[in-house]
Amino acid sequence: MRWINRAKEKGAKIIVVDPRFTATASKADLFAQIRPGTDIVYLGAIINYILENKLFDRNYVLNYTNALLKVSKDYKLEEGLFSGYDAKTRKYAVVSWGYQLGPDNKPLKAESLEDQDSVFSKLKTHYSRYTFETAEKISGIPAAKIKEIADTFCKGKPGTILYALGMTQHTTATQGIRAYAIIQLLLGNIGKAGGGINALRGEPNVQGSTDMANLYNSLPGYLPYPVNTDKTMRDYLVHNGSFYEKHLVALLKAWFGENATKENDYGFSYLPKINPAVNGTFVKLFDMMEKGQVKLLFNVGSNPLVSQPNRQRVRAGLAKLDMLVVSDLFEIETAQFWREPGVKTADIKTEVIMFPAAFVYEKDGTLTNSSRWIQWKDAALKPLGEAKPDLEIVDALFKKIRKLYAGSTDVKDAPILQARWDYGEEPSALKVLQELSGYDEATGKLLPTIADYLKAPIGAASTGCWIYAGVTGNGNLAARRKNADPSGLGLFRDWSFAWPGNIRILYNRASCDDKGQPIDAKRKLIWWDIAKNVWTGDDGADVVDKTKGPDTPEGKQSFRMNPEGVGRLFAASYMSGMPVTPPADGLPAIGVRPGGLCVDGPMPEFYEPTESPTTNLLHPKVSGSPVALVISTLIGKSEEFPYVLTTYGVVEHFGAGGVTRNIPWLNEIMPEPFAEISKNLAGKIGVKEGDMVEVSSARGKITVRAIVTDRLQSYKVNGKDTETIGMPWSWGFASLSPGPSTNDLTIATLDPAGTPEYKACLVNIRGA
Ligand SMILES: Nc1nc2c(c(=O)[nH]1)N[C@H]1C(S)=C(S)[C@@H](COP(=O)(O)OP(=O)(O)OC[C@H]3O[C@@H](n4cnc5c(=O)[nH]c(N)nc54)[C@H](O)[C@@H]3O)O[C@H]1N2
Ligand SMILES: Nc1nc2c(c(=O)[nH]1)N[C@H]1C(S)=C(S)[C@@H](COP(=O)(O)OP(=O)(O)OC[C@H]3O[C@@H](n4cnc5c(=O)[nH]c(N)nc54)[C@H](O)[C@@H]3O)O[C@H]1N2
Ligand SMILES: [Mo]
Repeated sequence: MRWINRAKEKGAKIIVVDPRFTATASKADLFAQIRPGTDIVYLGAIINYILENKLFDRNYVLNYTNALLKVSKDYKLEEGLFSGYDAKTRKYAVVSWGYQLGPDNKPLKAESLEDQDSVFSKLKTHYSRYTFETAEKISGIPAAKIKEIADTFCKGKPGTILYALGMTQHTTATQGIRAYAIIQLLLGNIGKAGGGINALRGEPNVQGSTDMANLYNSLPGYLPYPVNTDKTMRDYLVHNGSFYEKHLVALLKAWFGENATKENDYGFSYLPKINPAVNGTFVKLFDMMEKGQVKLLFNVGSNPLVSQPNRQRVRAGLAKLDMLVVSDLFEIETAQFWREPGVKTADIKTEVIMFPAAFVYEKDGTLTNSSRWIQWKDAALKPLGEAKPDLEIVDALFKKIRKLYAGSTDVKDAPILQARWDYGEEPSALKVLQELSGYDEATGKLLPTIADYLKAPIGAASTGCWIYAGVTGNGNLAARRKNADPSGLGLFRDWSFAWPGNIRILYNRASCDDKGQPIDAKRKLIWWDIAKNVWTGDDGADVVDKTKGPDTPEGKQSFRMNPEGVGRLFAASYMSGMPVTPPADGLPAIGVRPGGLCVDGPMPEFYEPTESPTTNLLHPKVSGSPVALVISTLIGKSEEFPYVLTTYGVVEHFGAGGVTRNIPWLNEIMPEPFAEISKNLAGKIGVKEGDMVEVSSARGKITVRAIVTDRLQSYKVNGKDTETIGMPWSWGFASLSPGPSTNDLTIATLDPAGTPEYKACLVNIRGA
């Protein structure tokens, strides 16, 4: 917020879209109150407006996006369903979302944007249905206000977009952010200082933990996880492209050292393989537990019994485990689930073990922020009592387990016995970071930079997370704290280290013209140095090859991580580099790199939340997302549950409250959860500020205090009066300050990527 305020002082216009008038909204030049879960419809209307009124950056769209590429003739959208839908599996076959390919297997390019097959034409047709008036009927934001947002954003270039949970905790989470991407690509706002789309990541190291593969379907550095049909590395490359070969081999070298050799496929068989038909996200995991498919849960730094949607499922799952191990600072609700009032302890056989963990100030290590800055810190305090840093806990566990497996010849035990584990007698966090950064395996020396890693032949280098390559190459660069900013653009390149290769603004090639010179003289990031024949500048150049100039095919690529080398207005299914003649040995061909796919469609389409007060005006027959993963079995209807519940955090508590509800002064200023309602609704149900109310959903009910406020207002959805109820969610039955859990009410329904729809479900409310 500090930086937003500074931008405002310098004349930036601030736009806030939220169902509530928040503290942030109070700083805004423009505030729009939206019905939860309907962002895509007003964003679609803005896209339509940009296209209809030619407000896009023509040069950028032509050269730095896939606007001209021709889409397959089989691609369609009908009644809210894209081509390839299978109603049985609720999944799409994505082949028809591809390009028309030429004889060289490259996408055909249209002569002009008007070509009926071009991505640009598809985009135009798709969003022509999204008028300001339709968007008003669905979202509750007045049409004039949406137009004002569009005009303000289009005029104030470069504009940036910041987002977090209001956008992501929906069954259409990924597509909402895709809508942002389309707007920013059309306006030419990506790859530029002051532009971009910024995920404001939540937990202190959530960026770092996703980099390290917190998600069930990725390996460190966002490498695709091998699936059960990948018998060999070659099978894996057929699926995922040869781009990943170097990175997967480097990872296997980091994990298995000299036990990963060319002869044994670099230990590919040591990696577990996932079943792609099983969605293994965190929320789904508890249903697997309930079905008895999981014996042991090692729960580190998370309090799912409070934080998961429809949390009754969590209790049911934990009760079916043989063993639950919780590593946390406090004895959180999850660690004492059997003590919850109403639970029959005698029926539960789960053995529970608690590991007291050391807090952030009590250990060395790094935190990676939303700007990809890997920031090192030293321990400042000694851990209290028996508490230990997580690294020490994991290290002790691994060493003990390896001892127990000693001498085993069973192939399934090989990964444990073959692993390289050399972080010292007392494990050093710096050694872990160095492993992530990478070694020359022949000399055992650290690789100085990511360029040295990329130059090394396959198998010669190791990196525990290839995007972190070079972070400790020339000393511990993550520990740097120089705050000079010669560019004046907030790059701070000598403060810590940004992955990859200390580039501060990704895709900054797009900030230059076709001669490689900065388009905006006030915001120079990089440029082609004509005298020295090299890309140079104030930021690290995000280019394929620093020595390939703007007149070479490599030097033209603005979005080098995409298979087309350009930004994707239409997320096509496409694998680059497919050979024209298949391999002579009859094996399947290997391409280079697949495009990032959204399994719910190549362009964002508006769908209602799983529980919604109305049907979808665009296509009533396909109202909610056809690919949402609906886990809750109890789904409410608007006749019984007429109000929309949205949940959010409060400043005084953190997450599930494990730490903050044990801090007396925080409990004093934020003692209990509440339901925030409009004056209109309060009048309707006869409730005053401070009265107790019962809030109920199809899944449960809780009683909390009512806060009657101007921050929420009634609004019209398709002509009908509608209300949003807001509730914080950080309470549970344990701690110094117990309170009812809002997640008794929320619905477990997921975006295909796994994010629950915490921000929209249906409830009823009455005086208690
Ligand atoms: N003090 C404190 N700080 C925290 C945390 C904490 O618990 N306490 N948690 C951290 C974590 S883990 C995270 S992820 C971040 C989260 O940070 P935020 O994303 O800011 O968190 P929320 O308060 O959940 O929700 C943000 C806003 O989204 C709005 N909203 C709800 N539905 C919609 C919608 O459909 N559309 C739009 N446009 N807006 C909507 C809500 O009214 C709310 O104002 O905060 C981090 N920081
Ligand atoms: N209804 C609703 N539910 C939500 C959300 C919402 O907006 N609405 N937001 C969701 C979001 S964005 C998030 S991120 C989740 C958060 O949900 P959780 O991850 O379940 O909750 P936290 O409270 O952040 O859990 C962190 C735990 O780690 C412990 N801890 C802190 N430091 C350390 C350490 O160094 N080592 C170990 N071992 N433990 C440590 C803390 O004591 C705390 O208990 O909740 C989600 N749940
Ligand atoms: Mo979060």
